[in-house]
Order: sequence, then structure tokens, then C-alpha cells
Amino acid sequence: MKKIVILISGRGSNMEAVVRACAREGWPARVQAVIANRPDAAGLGFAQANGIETIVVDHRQFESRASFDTALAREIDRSAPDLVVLAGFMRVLTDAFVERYAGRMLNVHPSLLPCFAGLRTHQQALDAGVRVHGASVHFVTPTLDHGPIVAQGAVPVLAGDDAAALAARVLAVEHVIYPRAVRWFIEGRLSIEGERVALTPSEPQWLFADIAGEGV
Ligand code: NHR
Ligand code: GAR
Repeated sequence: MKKIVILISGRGSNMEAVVRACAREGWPARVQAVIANRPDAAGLGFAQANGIETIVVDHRQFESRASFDTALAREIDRSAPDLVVLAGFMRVLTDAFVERYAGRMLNVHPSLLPCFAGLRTHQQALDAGVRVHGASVHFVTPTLDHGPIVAQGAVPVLAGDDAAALAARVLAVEHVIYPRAVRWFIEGRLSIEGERVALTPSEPQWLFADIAGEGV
């Protein structure tokens, strides 16, 4: 059984998608713990209700990013995970923390990287006038939102979209591509080759949103 630790900051819907897929598809894996940097993270309730250990490491109790990351790593390492999954985790991590979990930490970022790193990605996409937007699952490296890409999902930008409408459309593809990418990792099918991620045996590492009745 491979061990997974999931880090969240809020709602935790991506965490929930991973936990549900793990149970439904019978992965040879177990979500050992869900860790939040905010005591009020809503996703903690789902984890508890599903018998998963929950831990809070409140970043506001630490005077530096380094000391927060040290405490976070201590809690993660109690589970000795094979994989760390960032699911809407909102704190930038120090290089030392990232190096510790190199090659075994994934993130889902709400844009088609390398476009729109950082925050408020849906507003960035609207402001840029792009007509296709989406989400990316990537290995976490020290450079924010720049790690090797495992999977991407694309959605259209529709007339009348605001950031909230666009975010909801993107979130639906996150819930498909993130569990899929985590499963590939658990199956030992991912290898990092420089900037690229190879999946063996291969299958599509992309998804185009199916929006019946919309678009062309
Ligand atoms: N850390 C490293 N080193 N590399 C990455 O690729 C990371 C990371 C930490 C988090 C997720 C990322 C995203 O998907 C992620 C990737 C938070 C911020 C941020 O600026 C930026 C990117 C991401 C997560 N956070 C503010 C901070 O000061 C706090 C914002 C808040 O609390 O609302 O840390 O987008
Ligand atoms: C998701 O859209 C995720 O991609 C994004 O926040 C949302 C979290 O939702 N992540 C970031 O913006 C990271 N900076 P969730 O808590 O319901 O999974």
C-alpha cells in the first residue's frame, strides 16, 4: 500500500476527489492524513467524516516560512508518505521543503501552465483575453508553478464569463485530471525526464472539457 498525505487550505474539493477515486477505484494506496494550514479549512470535515487523520499546522503561529515548513515536514513525515498532494494549498513553500519531497509532490494549478502562474489565475485569463483556459497537474519544484507537467485539462472561455464562472468550469476538469494523475503516480508510471513527464504505458495526458450545447 502506497501512502498519501494531502495538504489543503480551504474547501478541499480536490482532496475529496482524490479520496473518493482512491476508494472507488481500489488503488493500492491509502490517504494517511490531511493537513491544513488553517484551522477553519472546510475540507477537514470531509476528511474526518471519512476516518482520515486530520492535522492543523497554522502558519500564523510561526514567525518565518522556514519554521512553518519545518513543522509541516515533521507532521508529514510521521506518515512516511510516498506522495504529497497539494490540493488548493495556498502557502508558498521554501526550497528546502520542496527538495525534501522532490519527485514525490504534486500540485494542481488552475491555469494552463506556463501561462498564469501565481494567484487569481481566472481573472488573469479574462484580462489576457485567452479563449482557452484550464488546469495543470505538475510536480512541485522550487520555482513556483513551474514543475514538470503531468496532465492538463482545457476549458473554453465563454462570453459573459466572470472569474467565478470560469473557476467553476476549470474546477470540474481539476476533479478529473488530478485523481487520474495521482493514480498514475501510485501505479509507478510517471518518470521525470528533464522538463517533461513521461507516462508508461502512455495514455492521454490531456482532457478537453465536454460542455454539451456550448461552444462551436
Ligand atoms: N511552492 C513551491 N516552492 N513551488 C510551487 O510550485 C508551489 C509552492 C507552493 C504552493 C500552489 C500554487 C498554486 O497552485 C503551490 C505551488 C500559493 C501561492 C501564494 O502566493 C502561489 C501559488 C500557489 C499557492 N500564496 C501566498 C503566500 O504568501 C498566500 C496567499 C493566501 O494565503 O491566500 O504564500 O497556485
Ligand atoms: C482549486 O481551483 C485549485 O486549483 C486552486 O484553488 C482551488 C482549491 O479548491 N489552487 C490554487 O489556487 C493554489 N494556489 P479546493 O480547495 O476545493 O480543492
